[in-house]
Amino acid sequence: MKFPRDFRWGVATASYQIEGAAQEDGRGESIWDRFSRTPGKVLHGHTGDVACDHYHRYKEDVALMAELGVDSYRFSIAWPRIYPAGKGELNPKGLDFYKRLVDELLQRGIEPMATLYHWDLPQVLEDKGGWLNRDTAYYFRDYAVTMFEELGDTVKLWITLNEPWCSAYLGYGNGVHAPGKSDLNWYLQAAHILLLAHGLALQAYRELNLPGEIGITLNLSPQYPASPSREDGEACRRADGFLNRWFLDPLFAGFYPQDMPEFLTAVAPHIQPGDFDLISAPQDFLGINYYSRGIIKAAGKDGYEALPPAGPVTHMGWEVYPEGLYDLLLRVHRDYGPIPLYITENGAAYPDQLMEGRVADPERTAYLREHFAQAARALEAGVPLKGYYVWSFLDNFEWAFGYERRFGIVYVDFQTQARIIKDSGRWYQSFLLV
Ligand code: IFM
Repeated sequence: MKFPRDFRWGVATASYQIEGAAQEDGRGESIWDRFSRTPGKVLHGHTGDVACDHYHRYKEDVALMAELGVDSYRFSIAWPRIYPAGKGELNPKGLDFYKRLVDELLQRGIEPMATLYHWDLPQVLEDKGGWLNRDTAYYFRDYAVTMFEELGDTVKLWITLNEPWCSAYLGYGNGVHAPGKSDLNWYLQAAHILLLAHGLALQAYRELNLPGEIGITLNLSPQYPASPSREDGEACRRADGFLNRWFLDPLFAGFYPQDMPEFLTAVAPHIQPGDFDLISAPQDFLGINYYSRGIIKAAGKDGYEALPPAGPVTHMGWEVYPEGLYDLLLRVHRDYGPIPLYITENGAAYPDQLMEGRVADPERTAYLREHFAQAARALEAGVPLKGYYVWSFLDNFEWAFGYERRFGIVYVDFQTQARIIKDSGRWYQSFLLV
């Protein structure tokens, strides 16, 4: 596997999934605090109250990253720690935490990559309509400006939103994630407001003229037709429109996919003149989170259905399909390039067990090795891939699955908060040494 010398290898996490300290130092309530306390929403009623206690253990965690030998760490900032009420009064203690974290990373020679929004919206803003309310995009811009002003000299890699499809569809379309609302129209409206929030933050970043780069992270999944039939081909195109193009097209071309008329009608009232200029303004890079693919067949009029996985699956039930990463990178480069790309998340959950101080997770090592190989192939084919962040650094709160799905290359004993580098983490460490 050949990678350029300046390629960034990293690990990734997100605030609500690892920080804990949910009621400390003035942090406000987030939609995930509320949602995880709602009976039946999260497996076993787990919450992020303590999570990996990273808020208190960040120094130890950064030391562990240094031991692994990563170049970069992708983390997210909890908006309710900075603005407990979503806007208005700043919480200096919350801000201080991220300053200390960034200092610690820089002292260890690890480049910070900060995501501004990884799903923990201040609950007070949700009470005012959340991502269905256009004002939220402007509050997000103000929060982003604070972070750029406070950390813009030390953090040189910024991501506006993580996976807006998940925030919009899982949060407002089918209700599996916070805030648990379910209506297809709301999915589309939330998606538009999220994209607008991205565009406003991007504009603000440019105005500040800071010495860094900014982009968005999308969860993309290549869709393959179940057969060569015209029906399956068209169904596949719709699945791709729903998952991938609904975000890629506005960001890179300045309009929503025109082949999905009923979606266009639903979102139309919320589009205002100038929105697409903001949304499609040039970014410095695109972050891609890749986990698996879909195999799609036609079902009913204009409908489609995903077939069961065609190969081995992870503990999430997601098919392990490394070639999908290669196909995806080439397609994004071909259809939306040229723009530098980062894999901002890739990894796998397996039901790991700690046995005599060791976690043997050969499947995760194989998963990573095979996906790295596909990334190397894509680079060789001319894709401007700049870095790769393994999801995740630590086992953590896996949203609706609570702590029952382990993605870490470092095992966390949630009783004692002990961290144990898994065999996959040791493999990554030796890969990075070469
Ligand atoms: O844990 C999540 C992460 O927060 C966003 N991307 C997918 C991961 C695995 O489900």
